[in-house]
Amino acid sequence: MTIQRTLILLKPDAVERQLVGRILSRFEQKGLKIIDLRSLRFTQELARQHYAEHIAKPFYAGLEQYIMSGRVVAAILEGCEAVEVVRRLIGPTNGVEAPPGTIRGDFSLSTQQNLVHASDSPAAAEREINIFFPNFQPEN
Ligand code: 3AN
Repeated sequence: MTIQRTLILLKPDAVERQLVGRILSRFEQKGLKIIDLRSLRFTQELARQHYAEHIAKPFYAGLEQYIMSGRVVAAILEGCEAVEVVRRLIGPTNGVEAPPGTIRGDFSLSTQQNLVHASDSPAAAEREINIFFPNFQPEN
């Protein structure tokens, strides 16, 4: 078991629906630590950088419009096997299919407006932490 850090984004629908506290508390309840946190608004440049792997996909234009539509909250979470644990807590991409008990399963009925982004591998976590927290300095 490895202590890992991962990047989450509470997307514009989470902020608009005032679910930020409830969603963050799910991660804290699990035992994950919030080790950095900020609120920001996506620019088109940031969307293209963060979602680089999706630029050629048919849903990209809608995804970009959605992620730029309001403020988001970005956080670094730390804990045992944090990358995989956080992905399991948020559930599959499509809220309709996400099982009850997962964040998307409990709060979303959408594939696009699915409340939370979380890094899907340790390499992605490192890349995404650098994007959203370029000055992040681990304390240990
Ligand atoms: P996840 O967020 O579960 O890792 P990805 O990385 O496949 O899912 O997709 C990134 C984001 O792109 C999703 N969170 C969602 O907002 C959007 N997205 C993915 N697939 C679709 C789709 N088929 N239609 C609309 N939006 C999508």
